[in-house]
Amino acid sequence: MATNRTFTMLKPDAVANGYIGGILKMINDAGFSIIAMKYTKLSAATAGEFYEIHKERPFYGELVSYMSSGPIVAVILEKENAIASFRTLIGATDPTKADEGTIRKIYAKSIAANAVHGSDSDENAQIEGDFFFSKLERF
Ligand code: IDP
Ligand code: MG
Repeated sequence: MATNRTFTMLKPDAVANGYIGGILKMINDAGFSIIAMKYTKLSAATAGEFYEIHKERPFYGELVSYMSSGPIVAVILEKENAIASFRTLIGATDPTKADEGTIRKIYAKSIAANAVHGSDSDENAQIEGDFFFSKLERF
């Protein structure tokens, strides 16, 4: 079922570099509404759990250690066709391959420290949002 919602994290590099405001402005300007938002930090254990689907990939260890290296901003977003629309806004995983004007092109440092997460399906958006937010934290 299409929910018109997606989930994002502003990753540790984006937060450390002072890009929270700039990235949220791009998200708002692209027409997304904020349903839930939290400034928090993943432990190695919770980052490992969040990225469980990538456990077999060669960069899993690097990803878990990076994602638990500093605070993040977790956000549930709403817009028509949210998953695809947000993936277009953030650009390719590797910022050197991301289109001009995308969040990763503007703010990401590397393929690992790539500024933002974006859910890849309605099902994963639901799972990822539920990982961070109770129903009392969604408006
Ligand atoms: P996505 O974030 O664009 O959906 P995925 O393939 O789902 O990309 O990978 C999840 C995250 O793992 C990426 O956002 C990035 O932080 C990290 N990652 C992906 N590929 C590599 C790599 O080749 N080296 C290091 N980290 C990577
Ligand atoms: Mg992905």
